[in-house]
Order: sequence, then C-alpha cells, then structure tokens
Amino acid sequence: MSIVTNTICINPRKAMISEALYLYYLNALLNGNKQQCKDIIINQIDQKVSLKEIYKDLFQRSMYRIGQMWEKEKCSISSEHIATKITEGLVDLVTNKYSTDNKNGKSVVITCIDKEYHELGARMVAGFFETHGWNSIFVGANIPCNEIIKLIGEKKPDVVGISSSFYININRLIKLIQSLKDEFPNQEIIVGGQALAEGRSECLSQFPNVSYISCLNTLEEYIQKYQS
Ligand code: B12
Repeated sequence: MSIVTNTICINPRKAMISEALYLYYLNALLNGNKQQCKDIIINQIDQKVSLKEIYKDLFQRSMYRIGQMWEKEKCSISSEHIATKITEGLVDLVTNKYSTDNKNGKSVVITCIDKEYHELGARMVAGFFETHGWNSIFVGANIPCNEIIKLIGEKKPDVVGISSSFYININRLIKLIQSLKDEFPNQEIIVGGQALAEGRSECLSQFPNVSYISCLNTLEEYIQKYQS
C-alpha cells in the first residue's frame, strides 16, 4: 500500500526522506503553504521516520537552502521569515510527538547569546534533548549575559547549551563562556551553531569542559556518552 500526498507517492516501507520529498517540502515552504508543510510532516511521523531525520533532512536542509537563496536575492525577506515561522511551529509539533514521559532526571538549559537572533537551531537542540528524556529549558534568542548567569544559578542544569550563528558575535560568545566559568567553574557547557563552523571552534579550547557540537549526529553521541 502506498500513501499519496497530493502529487507525491511515498512507499511506507521505506521510512526515509527522499530527494523528491525534500523538494516537495521545500517548495511548500517557499510558497508559505503551512498546511501542506504540516501534512508532509504528519505523514513522516505516521511512517515512523526518526525525529533526527525530520529535523536534519527536512527542516535544517530547507532552511540552509533558503539562506543560500536569500543571499542570492532569489528569496524575499518575507518568504524567509514565513518559512522560519512555519518551521518553528513544526519543530514544536514533531518534538511533542516524539517526547517521552520517561524522564532521566537530567536537565539542560539551551540559550542563544546576546544579540543572536537565530534560534531555530537552538530550538531543535532543546527538542532533541527533550526526546531523549531530559528536562530541557529553551530560553531562545537574544539573552543578555547577566540573565543567563542568573538563570543558571537558579536552575543548576547538568548541561548548558549555547547557540551562536552569527560570526560577528563571537566575542560575545567568549565573554559569556568566561562569565559562566567564573561563576560556575565546573559547569559542563556545549556550544553549537554556524558561527563556529569551518575551524572557528578552536577559540573554545582555552576553556575546560566546553565542547563544540556541530550537528545532530555528534549531539546524539554526546547525549549517549553523557547518559552512560
Ligand atoms: C532564518 C534566518 C534568519 C532569521 C532568524 C529567525 C529565527 N527565529 O531563528 C533572521 C531574519 C532573524 C536572521 C537575521 C540575520 N541573519 Co540569518 N539566517 C537565517 C537562515 C536562513 C536560517 C537559520 C536556520 O534556522 N537554520 C537552520 C538551523 C536548524 O540550523 P543551525 O542554526 O545551523 O542549527 C544546527 C547546528 O548548527 C547545531 N546547533 C545550533 N545551535 C546549537 C546549539 C547547541 C548547544 C548545539 C549542541 C548545536 C547547535 O544544531 C542545529 C541542528 O542541526 C540562515 C541560513 C543558514 N545557513 O542557516 C541565515 C544566516 C544564519 N543568517 C545570516 C546573516 C548574515 C543574518 C543577518 C546579519 C542578516 C542581516 N543583514 O540582517 C541577521 C543577523 C541577526 C543576528 N544578530 O543574529 C548568515 C550568517 C553568516 C554567519 N555565520 O555569520 C546566514 C548563514 C545566511 C547566509 N547564507 O549568509 N536570519
């Protein structure tokens, strides 16, 4: 039996994201067609496609593509904003579907640095922890350093995750990590985001217990190691 979603035919035995499905989803996203995007995602959930695949091969891949199109002025700012909003809603939908009541007693705070407005990656990372049984506190974009310090003091999480996408903010990232280390010297910290891609994560080596995690595969390994 196969499932037909408007123009695309998906074989339920092959629970993976094909190129055709990705392009179909990207097209719906670029058209701002929220319902079509949602139908595609619900269909993937019904077919038991993993959360990681949906995050990575549909959400992340399409947003990276939209970034390239935006750079070449082939996608308007409003289309990019609409695509981001649709994706935010769908990340939450998928996260809720794959979340577990079987909690492991560990907690993580996921935050962006001050003046960092990219929060979709951080939202996914928070969701990824949540679906692995962690209590994840997602703080979101543009959080002043002193607020983060205050929150960590209150919540005392096992891990703090910091997201940094815009390269120009790298000094703010270093300042935040330094402040966290001054207040909580043993705090385990993970950092991710495109600001540190292409070898720029070297700046973290000065700090103990701070690691750079570039993608969901590495994050999965990190969570498994941390839990064992
Ligand atoms: C949507 C978007 C925006 C939106 C963000 C809205 C929102 N609510 O998030 C808005 C409009 C605000 C925006 C603004 C800007 N943007 Co913008 N934006 C994007 C775009 C198209 C998508 C971002 C996204 O959601 N990606 C998908 C997510 C899932 O990927 P991700 O963030 O990489 O996250 C993954 C990993 O990095 C990692 N990860 C991320 N964080 C963390 C944290 C932890 C703890 C861990 C473990 C892992 C981890 O895991 C995630 C899942 O795999 C990107 C294109 C791109 N390549 O991403 C450009 C992009 C990031 N933006 C860019 C730029 C230049 C800007 C602006 C300067 C534009 C301008 N002139 O105003 C401003 C800067 C604003 C600021 N001060 O932060 C550049 C950044 C270049 C750089 N690295 O410095 C990019 C790459 C576009 C480009 N091709 O040039 N943007």
